[in-house]
Amino acid sequence: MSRLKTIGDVPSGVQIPAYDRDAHGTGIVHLGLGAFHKAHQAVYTDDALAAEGGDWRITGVSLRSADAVEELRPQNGLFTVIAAGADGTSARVIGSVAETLAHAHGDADRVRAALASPATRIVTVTVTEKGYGLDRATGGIDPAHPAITHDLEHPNAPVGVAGLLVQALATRRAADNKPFTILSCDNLPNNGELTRGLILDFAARFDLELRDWIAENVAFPSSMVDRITPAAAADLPVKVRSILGRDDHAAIETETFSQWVIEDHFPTGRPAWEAGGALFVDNVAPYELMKLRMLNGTHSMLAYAGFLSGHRYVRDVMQDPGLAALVRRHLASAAKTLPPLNGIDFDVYAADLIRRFENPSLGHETYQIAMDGTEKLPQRIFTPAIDALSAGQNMDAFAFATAAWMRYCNGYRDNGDDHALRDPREDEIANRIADLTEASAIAQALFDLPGFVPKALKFDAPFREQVTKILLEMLSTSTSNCITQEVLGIENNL
Ligand code: CS2
Repeated sequence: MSRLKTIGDVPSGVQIPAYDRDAHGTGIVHLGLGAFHKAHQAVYTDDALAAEGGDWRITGVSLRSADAVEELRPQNGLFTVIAAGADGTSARVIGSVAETLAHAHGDADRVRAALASPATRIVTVTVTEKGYGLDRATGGIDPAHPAITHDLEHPNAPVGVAGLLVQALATRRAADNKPFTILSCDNLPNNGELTRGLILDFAARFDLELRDWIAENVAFPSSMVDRITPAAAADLPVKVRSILGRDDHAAIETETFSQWVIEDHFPTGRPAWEAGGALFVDNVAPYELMKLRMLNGTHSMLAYAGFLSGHRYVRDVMQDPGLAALVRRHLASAAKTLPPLNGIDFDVYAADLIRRFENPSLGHETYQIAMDGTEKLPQRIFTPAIDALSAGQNMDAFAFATAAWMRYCNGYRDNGDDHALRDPREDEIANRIADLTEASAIAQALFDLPGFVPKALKFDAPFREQVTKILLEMLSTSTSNCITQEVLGIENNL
């Protein structure tokens, strides 16, 4: 079957870009050309181009793999976004991606040229939490991160976010060109400020004047991004073919809900993303906390507990009454740690999240969410837990989530099947607990993982004991049994 190549290939009934693609130049370089970018920012940019035009099309860069580029290039950057909800699906073809580059596969010079070009006014980033090479303790670079190590040694042939951006900013400064604005779109708290710390620290290793120039001239707005976008399911090609009447190797499936809250600080200009529903605010922090603690925190808890007890998809977890009760408990505990947010009722937000998690049309694997726990738990579980502790609130939900992660680190599920941890620190974790059998020793080894659990929690004896007790129960009986016990505990507390 032939492949999607032009707008003319799209059957009526499927939404197409409401603007002339060729009439708009590029203004954004995006680092991290994955499914999330295609389901989120590319869609908002498509809406912005339709509403207000401008030279804001996207040069999409894949830093490591060539897959996304191989999928998109033969389709002239066009791809289908299928939005699937409980009440049906809709499809639209997105035209905002103008060009795609595979940095590690022959396109490094073109990436450098795109980043140096004065036409580029914004660089957006979705490289996941682990992609930055941040040291959370210092707020600067982690010199042991593979890309950072490489780029410190080879600053003229960078492969990572910090190296690429600092090299590009140095080139622009030398040519007397304006810098670009850098917009992080990853699930990190204060993602603008964190990215700024990373870039300034990296630049300072080479050139203090460049560092100061960046500090003075480059804007790093923060943003909260949200759209649940699972890895492509096996039946997606068939679904797409039935909708388009042709193949689309770059199609993705996502949920109907989408949210983007952005700090309005774009001295180099920006697309009219509000046309797609983006909310521009002065302070993103309370939105980020809400999303990270309620959506992502609950996601991580249900991913570990659900995966270990035999649930493949989030929607299956939600059909398990015990786990669904723990989901509600986690949402409520996380909400209690949040500062009030004007116009938002956390109970309504929680009810909406439950419906989103229940979405019968999305196959979102618990194992996918379980990935990279050491990068996710600090902002999703530990910081809210510290706030709960200092406010004298109930710690059960946070202790359970922490214990479920520890149980996952043991590398086998309730049914005995082994799994890989899929975490940047998986070797270190495996080495720490390999010879241990006692739950208390395993808990201690994991609490003591350097730079992971914050001191305020690690040295809180009741929290530590509670986590250890749950882990002991999970290891000596099963995660599934422990879920039942936890639910009884909630009922007894009522
Ligand atoms: C998930 C997120 O994989 C994960 O860790 O919690 O990717 C989540 O689906 C998105 O943040 C939703 O916006």
